[in-house]
Amino acid sequence: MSDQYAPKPEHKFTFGLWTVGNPGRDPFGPPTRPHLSPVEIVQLLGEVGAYGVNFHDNDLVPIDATPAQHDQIVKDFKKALADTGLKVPMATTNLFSDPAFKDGAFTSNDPRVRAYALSKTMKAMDLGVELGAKVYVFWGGREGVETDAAKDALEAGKRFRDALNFLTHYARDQKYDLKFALEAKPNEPRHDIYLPTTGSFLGFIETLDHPEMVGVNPEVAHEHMSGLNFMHAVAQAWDAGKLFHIDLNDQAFGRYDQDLRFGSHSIKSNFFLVKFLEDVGYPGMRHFDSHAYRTEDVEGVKDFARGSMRSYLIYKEKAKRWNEDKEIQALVKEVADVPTDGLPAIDGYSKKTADALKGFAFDRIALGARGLQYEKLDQLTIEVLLGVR
Ligand code: GCO
Ligand code: MN
Ligand code: MN
Repeated sequence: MSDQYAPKPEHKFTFGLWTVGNPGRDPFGPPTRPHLSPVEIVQLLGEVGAYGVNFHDNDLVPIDATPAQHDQIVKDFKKALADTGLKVPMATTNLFSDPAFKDGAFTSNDPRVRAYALSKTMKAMDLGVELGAKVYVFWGGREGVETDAAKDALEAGKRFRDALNFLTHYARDQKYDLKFALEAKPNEPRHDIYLPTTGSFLGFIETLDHPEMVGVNPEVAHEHMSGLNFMHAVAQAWDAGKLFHIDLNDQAFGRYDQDLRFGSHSIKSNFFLVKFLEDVGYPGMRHFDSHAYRTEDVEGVKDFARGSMRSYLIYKEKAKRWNEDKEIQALVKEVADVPTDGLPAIDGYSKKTADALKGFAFDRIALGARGLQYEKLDQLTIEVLLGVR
């Protein structure tokens, strides 16, 4: 392997305990790999060169642990972090595995479940902050329905808002240096999950008490499940100043949630995603929310983790190549670089500009007749990706 694609701390590559720790269980069969403890996962991530490790409260401390067990687990985990130099940039709550959350957490019809979800999340925030997390992710995996007969969608939205407001106030009260990142997914495990896309959350955030504390955590697979262009969602989040975190993986459109190794399937989309993140200088974590094929043993999990980071860096190198390719850049420039003689200058609205635009004689036929050379541009892009440029 060339050193050029070796992960370094400045690349900010992170994995979840639940991702590399995934033992290969699926709805049709039991685990195919041994269970790894949090300490073993941290050691594995240190070995492959990751920057950080993220977790749900119960990835680290089992839901039924005693206080003494809690303390011992956290102590061992901290030691493993210190030994490997791994950071904990993000933490989150498991509000989906326990049967108590079968009808959702913050949107459950049962007020006791909603209260339990708040309590569990505050404790998980305390734990995350104790370990250094600066971003707190909310993925409402069970916040939805199988049938709209079960829950009032309007009421569910209000409950979700009330919960997030409560928790932003809690974080402020505790003086936590913590931002929230909301992660959308259209379905699975529920038939329909509320606020199904990144765009939905961007609208929702503006209705909160503290919108400045809340952003998004878009995931490749989740937007692909909705049939959407992931990079466009990321661009909108970036434009809104809301790209607080990102979940990288891969996914074929129209399939179940595959959680494939980042970069392995949708090559052109991945390329434009990495190019976008690098071009704008996204400063956050590159978190891989995916897992190794069920066919793999622990060595295969390392191959998966190394491959995720290596592919990201290969895409990054291809993006640089694309940006420096003279023929490509000439074509990009040519599209916008056209004579504008006589055209009224538009620098924001003024009555004068409005009148000038309405009075201007546009040559509509010529505008439509102009070839844009996007075929050539896309072919050159493909040639960069296929390694012949
Ligand atoms: C999924 C989600 C989760 C979340 C995780 C962090 O499809 O299961 O992507 O992996 O990202 O729960 O909140
Ligand atoms: Mn997912
Ligand atoms: Mn995710």
